[in-house]
Amino acid sequence: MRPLHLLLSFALLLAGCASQPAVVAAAPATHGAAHAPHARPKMQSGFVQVEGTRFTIDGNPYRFAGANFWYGAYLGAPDGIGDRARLRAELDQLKAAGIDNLRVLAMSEASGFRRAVRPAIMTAPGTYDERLLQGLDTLLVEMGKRDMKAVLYLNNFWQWSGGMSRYVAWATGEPLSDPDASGDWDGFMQNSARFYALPKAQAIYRDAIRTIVGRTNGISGVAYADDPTVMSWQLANEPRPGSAKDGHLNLAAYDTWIDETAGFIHGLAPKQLVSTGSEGAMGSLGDLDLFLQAHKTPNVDYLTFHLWPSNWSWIDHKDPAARLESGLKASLDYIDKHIDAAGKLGKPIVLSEFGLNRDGGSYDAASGTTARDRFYRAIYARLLQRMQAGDAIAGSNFWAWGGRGRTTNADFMWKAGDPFTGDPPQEAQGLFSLFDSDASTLGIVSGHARAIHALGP
Ligand code: IFL
Repeated sequence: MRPLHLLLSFALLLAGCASQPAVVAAAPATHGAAHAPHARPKMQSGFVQVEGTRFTIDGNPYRFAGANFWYGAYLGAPDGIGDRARLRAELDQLKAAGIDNLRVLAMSEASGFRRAVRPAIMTAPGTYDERLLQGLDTLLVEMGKRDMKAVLYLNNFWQWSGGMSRYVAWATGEPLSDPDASGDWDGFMQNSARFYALPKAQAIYRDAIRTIVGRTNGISGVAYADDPTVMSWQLANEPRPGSAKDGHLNLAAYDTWIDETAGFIHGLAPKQLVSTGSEGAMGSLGDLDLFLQAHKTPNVDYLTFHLWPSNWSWIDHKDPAARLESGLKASLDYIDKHIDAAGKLGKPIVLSEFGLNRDGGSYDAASGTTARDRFYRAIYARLLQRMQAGDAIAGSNFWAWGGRGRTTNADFMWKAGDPFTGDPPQEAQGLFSLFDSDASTLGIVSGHARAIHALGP
């Protein structure tokens, strides 16, 4: 997607510059046709770049087996919120398994939602909790030491971190619409989607973006925008145009928001990539064309999609073995369609979330994972096969790393002060977490990491 980068690489090759130092001449940015031209970034060693339908780092392919680790910045916060010893130990464990890419929540908003994480990074519009920003500093430093890459999302369509509907309430002065209290998910989604077109909500959001993307790490002294540990800034977790029923009303505002926000982030961080955080067709009113339409802009460097067969009723939550084969078939088909579509658009794509329940729908870390293991194996096999074929799939992040987090609550629901697991507070702790004791699943992830790292250029 960045032809000028390719031209530059080609020119260097012709000039016999294969042994150029890692920091080489500036490459013009190609984003932001509709925005002020960006400063010309230096190509520095270690930044993930897009070349055609793949990622590279310093000219070498970058393919990854990653994890979702939404609470990484929380673990990095000082005592009272975080657990830095746990963070370091688990990063070591992940790295040893070959997992070198983590998708992390980088902004949360204080909301009063029943099932949102507490404390929040943004305590009120324009005010941030320095302890959690230090948590993000710590996480990035620790990941950098281990040569891992971070994908940082800057908002959430859902309520579990505050998210878009919190911005809507701030902007309008209206009461919060809490779906865990009302059960009205369609209404919640339509209300969240008002965020895209509310100038006041956008002003608060852009302040949050400036605060995070424009931050200088207090430990390393390195500006976040100059840190090759950050692979990509993601606009939000699972942004949708709205509900399946009425979301089409917000499509124009949604597409404009994606284009303009991505351009804004590129202006702040020209060396790093920008992605949307979309689920793909299932988060685009079930329509692959709408997904592609939203991702056409040159301000979006690559595509993302998510795969949730039990959330989408292709497989049973309480008995994942029962319809596993038909659910797998639908899942593999969903994967293929998205990889093909990304190839047509000429951008890489990442499966940024996928997960399945434990056997019998249990949340208990001691319960079995037979169906889940079969699911992980099948998904990874298809991703590997498509990578081997040179297709547009570039990596994946399973959902989600639960590490040593365990709940002792009888209802398995999270309460402020509890240890964090891979399941955010709106869901049972253990629903989709891959715990540090899940040796068979971890072995499958690790085997996939080895296989894709062994692929040649
Ligand atoms: O916890 C959910 C999260 O909000 C997400 N996607 C699906 C997860 C599991 O239901 O981003």
